[in-house]
Amino acid sequence: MPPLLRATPRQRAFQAFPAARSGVSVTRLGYCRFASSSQKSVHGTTTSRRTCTASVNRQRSALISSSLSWNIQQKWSSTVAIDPKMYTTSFAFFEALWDAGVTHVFVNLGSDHPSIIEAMVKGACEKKGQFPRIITCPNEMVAMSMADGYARLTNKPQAVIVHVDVGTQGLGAAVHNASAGRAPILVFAGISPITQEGELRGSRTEFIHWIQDVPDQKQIVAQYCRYSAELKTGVNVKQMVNRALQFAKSAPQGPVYLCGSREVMEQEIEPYSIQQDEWDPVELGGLPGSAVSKIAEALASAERPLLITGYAGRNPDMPAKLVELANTVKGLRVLDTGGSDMCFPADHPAWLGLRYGNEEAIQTADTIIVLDCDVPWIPTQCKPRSDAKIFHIDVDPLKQVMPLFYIKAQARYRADAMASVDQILAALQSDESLRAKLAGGASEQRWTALQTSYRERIDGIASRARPLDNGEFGTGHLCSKLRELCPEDTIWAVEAVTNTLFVHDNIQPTKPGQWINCGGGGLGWSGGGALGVKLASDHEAKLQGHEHGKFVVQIVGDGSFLFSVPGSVYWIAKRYNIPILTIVLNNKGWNAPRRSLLLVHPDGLGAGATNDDIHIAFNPSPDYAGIAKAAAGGDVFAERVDQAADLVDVLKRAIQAVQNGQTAVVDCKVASGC
Ligand SMILES: Cc1ncc(C[n+]2csc(CCOP(=O)(O)OP(=O)(O)O)c2C)c(N)n1
Ligand SMILES: [Mg+2]
Repeated sequence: MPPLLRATPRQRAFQAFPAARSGVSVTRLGYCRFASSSQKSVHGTTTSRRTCTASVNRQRSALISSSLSWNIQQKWSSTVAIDPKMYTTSFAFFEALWDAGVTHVFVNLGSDHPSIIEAMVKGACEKKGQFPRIITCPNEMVAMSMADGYARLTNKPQAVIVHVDVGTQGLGAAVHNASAGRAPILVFAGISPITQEGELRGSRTEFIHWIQDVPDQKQIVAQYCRYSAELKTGVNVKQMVNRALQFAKSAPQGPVYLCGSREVMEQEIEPYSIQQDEWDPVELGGLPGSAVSKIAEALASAERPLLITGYAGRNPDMPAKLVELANTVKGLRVLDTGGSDMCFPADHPAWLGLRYGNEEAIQTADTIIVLDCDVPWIPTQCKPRSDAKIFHIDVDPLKQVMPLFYIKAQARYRADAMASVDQILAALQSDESLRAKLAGGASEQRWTALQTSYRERIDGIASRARPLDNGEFGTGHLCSKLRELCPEDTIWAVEAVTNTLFVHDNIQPTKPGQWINCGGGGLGWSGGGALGVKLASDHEAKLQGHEHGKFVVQIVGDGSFLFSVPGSVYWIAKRYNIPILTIVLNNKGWNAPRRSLLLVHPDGLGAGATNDDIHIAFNPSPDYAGIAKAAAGGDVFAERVDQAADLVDVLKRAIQAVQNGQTAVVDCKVASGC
């Protein structure tokens, strides 16, 4: 029988800790006494102040480890056993994350994580202000969506730790969303132990270790990840973490997945560091010279130029750059298709707003630039003129993960959007003949026409956003009031499904980074997403010496609200004091499947059937705000509103509550189609 299994638990502890075996008794190992006060680090994280003392109580240590994540106020004081010499793969993993700029780790823990837990306690004890803040997430999809929201706002990848195969599956649609939404996130999951007789520390100790042993765990998510790999040894864990992050941060950004067995994560290694500045992401260049003059010439000669984008706003400098382009090419209009980011400000006359691949300007344009965009148009609904000159510029013009993708285009380029627009602008502004074309009378006429059509667009939105005669209101009216009442620099985290266009038309975002949506099609993003955005905004604000970040509003369909695992979302909001305003668009269920049905079977049997008959109605209506309140132990501003006359008062009080630090959920009954 191998030595670990023959030994008593106390002997096994000695065998597991080389320092203890080599004559140093357990009682002489280093221990940290955690005290009640907390300190803020340069990263704004809170770590407990502690002093070292000598005492041993493993049972008590376990209790205290768990209280680490449970005690909200950190008003506890006790003793934790820490072996200062225990430098494991897990500990080096956290060091690598921190050194790479990962400040938050969203965790959902299990039997694969003993060394991770040891490392977290050791880190809290020894690496004051230089260790990621750990956020306990009772559901994996919420954890990943939080990391997603965080990365989407800041472009800084965060990490998620989940439990073996089942925790990986629990990430659910969040992995799809991070991939489609180009959100850089590092996910780590343990693997069931790879030894069963105590050969190595971490060897199997529980029944479940046989059950959770699967042939290739990373394949669960590999097709959504820019990189997935197993950690096979601890000695290069920092290189592996940085290799993964290099993939996550290189365009097109996205999630990466690492997994490692208990034994590998328990492995004791020599402390080491790497040269962090050698691990930057791959840089993408601009357009080839011939392309620049071809595109500039086409734009300067166009009568109806159009730019269609989806992700351009991921670079916060991009909206201003596109404004410069629209001011140079007078008459150019800008259409946002994905609504993934704020790509172009609504207060510019070239603004066409957000439309999902169906907009008149697509059909009339004679020159189209498709810039970082997945679905510029939907051919069965709307397509460009056959003589339109189309240029596709994208970080991923082949759409490598989509089996079916093509668009009619004269040329396509893999290039950075910002660098490309810079090059095109430089050509337009420096070439004499192009400048002459752009300065002509036709250009001025287009500019005047643009102002007129913009005013008509804005007036049309306003008139459609009026309350109904019966006193009810639609999403448009609700969002026009939200825009009036919320702070100007509010960040909108939107998952409004069939109401998205009404939301966008009426929120009319103008500031970079102000509008963020899921980016993918896996419903349930916005609960965790909004929390991640708020956490990031607060954290960044604190780094700059401000008390709070920006006001964050989640606008979510009632169906999507239920997908978002609100039981976890509002517990986390309360536990970590992340106040957001949630607006639930209550249209009594799922409208989207009816819309999909009518696109295919406009005169089918279902067209005349009720929502109950086609199984998309939520009757009776759940108490959405009540669900949130229960999850937060009662501490949520929770109200319901269905009359326009009451709306402003309820919204004002909800906004005030959030500004006072309390999360608010307003269940808004919205009329459909407006
Ligand atoms: C995880 C997941 N499950 C199912 C769907 C299919 N689906 C797309 S839209 C939708 C309904 C969404 O309901 P709600 O949020 O209330 O928006 P509404 O359709 O009412 O505008 C469903 C079920 C999906 N996209 N993602
Ligand atoms: Mg709905």
